[in-house]
Amino acid sequence: MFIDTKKKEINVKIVYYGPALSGKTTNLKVIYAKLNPKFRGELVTVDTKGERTLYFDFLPVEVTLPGGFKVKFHIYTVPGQVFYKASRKLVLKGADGIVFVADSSPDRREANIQIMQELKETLEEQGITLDSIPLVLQYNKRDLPNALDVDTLNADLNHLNVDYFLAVASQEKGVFETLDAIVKLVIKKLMSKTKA
Ligand SMILES: Nc1nc2c(ncn2[C@@H]2O[C@H](COP(=O)(O)OP(=O)(O)OP(=O)(O)O)[C@@H](O)[C@H]2O)c(=O)[nH]1
Ligand SMILES: [Mg+2]
Repeated sequence: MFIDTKKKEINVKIVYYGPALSGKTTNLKVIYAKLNPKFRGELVTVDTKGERTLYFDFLPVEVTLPGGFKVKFHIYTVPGQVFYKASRKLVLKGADGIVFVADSSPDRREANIQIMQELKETLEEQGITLDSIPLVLQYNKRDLPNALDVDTLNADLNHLNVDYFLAVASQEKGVFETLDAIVKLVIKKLMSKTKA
């Protein structure tokens, strides 16, 4: 987080984390397509021919707080494929908030659990505990006929009992609820810090 009091500007980093193909890039594409251009910049995606994220995606979103402070959200996605762990570590550095996008497919149950564990470990390497950082979960692909039930997903992934959102990102469902929630959490933390 970077606060520029002269310019009344706060820079915040939000990272969409999760296993390969869970829908992280889809979330960003929906935000880009649906958000009033007044509030967002250009979407940068770095992907391969197969549309898999290679390094990261990036979208800047701007919100003005009452009192005139401008909050610039730098929203990133990580590449979920197992062998891009080094990229995930880099993208995660300095994150102020995390959206964990889980895949509701039963085939991806283990992948969800593994990458949640990786998230925890990577943060710890960076001196941060998962419970100290604003975090929300998104259970995506709820349209799958055999989607894992929510209790199972919570038991697997939501040990901290944070807010979770059901989504079908490819149909734009749940995307803004999730974004709203993480933005509010990050701003809340920011307010409590600046008051202290
Ligand atoms: N059925 C279904 N498919 C979805 C949903 N959301 C995204 N997809 C599809 O899942 C595939 C992967 O989506 P991406 O957004 O590229 O996934 P990602 O998490 O960015 O993947 P990596 O960049 O490899 O980590 C695409 O074909 C999407 O259209 C959903 O809610 N339901
Ligand atoms: Mg991606």
